[in-house]
Amino acid sequence: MNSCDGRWSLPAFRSTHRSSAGIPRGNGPRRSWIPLLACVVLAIAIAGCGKKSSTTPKLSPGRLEVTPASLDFGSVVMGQSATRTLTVRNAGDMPIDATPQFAGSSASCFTLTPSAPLSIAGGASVTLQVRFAPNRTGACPGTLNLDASGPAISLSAVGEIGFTVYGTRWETVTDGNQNSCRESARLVWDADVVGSTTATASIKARIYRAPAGTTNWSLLYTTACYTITGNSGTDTYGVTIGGYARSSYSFKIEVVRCDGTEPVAVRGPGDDQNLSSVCFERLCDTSPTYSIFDAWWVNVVDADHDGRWESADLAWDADVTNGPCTKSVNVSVYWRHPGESTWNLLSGSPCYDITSNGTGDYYYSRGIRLTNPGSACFEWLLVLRACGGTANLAVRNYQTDGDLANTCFER
Ligand SMILES: [Ca+2]
Ligand SMILES: [Ca+2]
Ligand SMILES: [Ca+2]
Ligand SMILES: [Ca+2]
Repeated sequence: MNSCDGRWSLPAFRSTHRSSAGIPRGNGPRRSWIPLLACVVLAIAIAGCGKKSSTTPKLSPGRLEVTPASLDFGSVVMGQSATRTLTVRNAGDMPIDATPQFAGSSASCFTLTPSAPLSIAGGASVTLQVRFAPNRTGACPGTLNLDASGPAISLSAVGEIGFTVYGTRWETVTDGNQNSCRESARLVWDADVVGSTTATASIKARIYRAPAGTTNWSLLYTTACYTITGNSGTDTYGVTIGGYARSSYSFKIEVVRCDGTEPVAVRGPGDDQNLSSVCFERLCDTSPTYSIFDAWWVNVVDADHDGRWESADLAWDADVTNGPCTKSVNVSVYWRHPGESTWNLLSGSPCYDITSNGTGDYYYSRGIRLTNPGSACFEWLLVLRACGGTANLAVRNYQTDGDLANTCFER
């Protein structure tokens, strides 16, 4: 029988039993020792229990262990955050109440979930989330003290400035035919440093265009590097764009650090109505205007230096003046003697392309010379027509260009 396991039983020291065994009643001295004996036995049993109880280990006090011993949050852009996980175990027997606290100059950059205080039973573990949200740039070291006497977790983190782009607007909108579809406009935006009112950064912006409703972005423009400061609005930037075939377009602005390649801020049609479904057109598509910008002589041959040329080439530069269009045209060259009223066709160019107001598309009539002996002077007229067309789209003559006046040849 284990007298310590609670299943007590005592010897049947009952006077009635003895009495029934023939012990005379009324024998006071013989009855009085029986309860005494029971008490002695009980006392011995209790003493034995007490001795056995003293060999059981005492409950150990709560003791916290943490994994891992340190956390590295890396670099986090201001306005964003990073979270790491800790496991805290009570390696003792007794429950422990802990009040974790962050220490160090960057303590305010860190938060704990669940927040202090913690109550952890003996042998139990809890998972803690430590969140780093930088409120300044540069290194943000810290310490998480789990308890006054508990382990300390080393925290390393770096805050980086962030960026945003907003405040878009269109300036200098040109809508020559006033049909609410612009031919050109200046797109302006405001890029800011996030998280610091004094930090500066060297950035550039990339401007993209896509047909409205699509994400078929094509790069239009990359700005030069420029400096922005904090949330200043005095560092806005803009580019003039246009010259697109008539359609609705979406636009996207990417901000890129000058020493980087990946965008650090983006604004597009999804978050800015100014960048969504903007109608552009070019007037040169529907109502082109033309000019012959210049005419001049090249390859002049005047072997005897008497001012009368033996031969020369007549060159000209024709333009489309109201948009970046390419048009197929031809130019006819006419001559007459000064004082005459009728122009004579000398030659007509084949059809060729002219593009906007560039000069690279100049053309010329080669080898103009007299076919008859003697000498003669001439005035000149250039007429520009659409390829296959008959209407005069532009002219240049001796009155508007001295090179086309009184030019003398000899043979
Ligand atoms: Ca227009
Ligand atoms: Ca700004
Ligand atoms: Ca000559
Ligand atoms: Ca031209």
